[in-house]
Amino acid sequence: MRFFYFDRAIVRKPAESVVDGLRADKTAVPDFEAIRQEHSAYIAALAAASVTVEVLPPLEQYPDSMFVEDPALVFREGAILLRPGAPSRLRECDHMREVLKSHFEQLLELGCGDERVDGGDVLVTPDAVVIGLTRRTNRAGADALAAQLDRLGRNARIVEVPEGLLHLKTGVSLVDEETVLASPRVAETGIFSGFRVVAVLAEEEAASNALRINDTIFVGACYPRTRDLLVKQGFNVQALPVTEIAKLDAGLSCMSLRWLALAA
Ligand code: CIR
Repeated sequence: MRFFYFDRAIVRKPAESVVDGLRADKTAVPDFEAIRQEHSAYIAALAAASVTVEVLPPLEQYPDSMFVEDPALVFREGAILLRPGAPSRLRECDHMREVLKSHFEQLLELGCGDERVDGGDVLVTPDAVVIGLTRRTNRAGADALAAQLDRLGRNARIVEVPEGLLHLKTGVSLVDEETVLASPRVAETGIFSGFRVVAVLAEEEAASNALRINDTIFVGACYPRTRDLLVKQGFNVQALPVTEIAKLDAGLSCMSLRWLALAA
């Protein structure tokens, strides 16, 4: 099984309210039209990589709802509806339930108490689904997710994410079965000691949220040194614009849910 082979994806168009999305640096004001363009380029790139993309309509009442990775987790064998940790995002999952039911026979949920998990804290690797504990993903959520993953026949590994990273995947991506691209902060934790770790330079830390789809690794166009690093390692790399979504503390993985529907 290849962990980065996908033929289906779900994305959601940005709402105009996206400019009010959550972000650490309030002085960096994103521009709606530029976000729309980055999102269109992303959809085109997925389609060019042979992925059939379902594009959901914008949800004005949820500024961060274009980041569909956070309210759900999808696998060939089923989907899990998550419970995003930011109060303004919690109810985004209600808008994913019917969409997921239309694609997956099995739809699991986490419960309705204190459990909180953002999909950005979940990295699927060959031996385990790694769940990062952050300000968005709490222990109750991680334990509930581990139990649902067990029902899908998947192991979970719960890890502490270094303080200061929004999500686990803010600082790490799987680029092949044995290799992760990691920020220096994640690299030094040892969480991925079983992997070959390619560390990005500190000045391009956000580049570690790359996205491997089929034979291509998508990397933010504003991170040329990371692109060169991956090219030198023999990977096929394609740059995508992310300057505006980066203002919302977002990267390439967060704009889609991806899975392999057909047998590889
Ligand atoms: C948020 O803070 O929730 C959004 N502004 C960014 C979400 C990024 N999601 C992701 O990386 N999975």
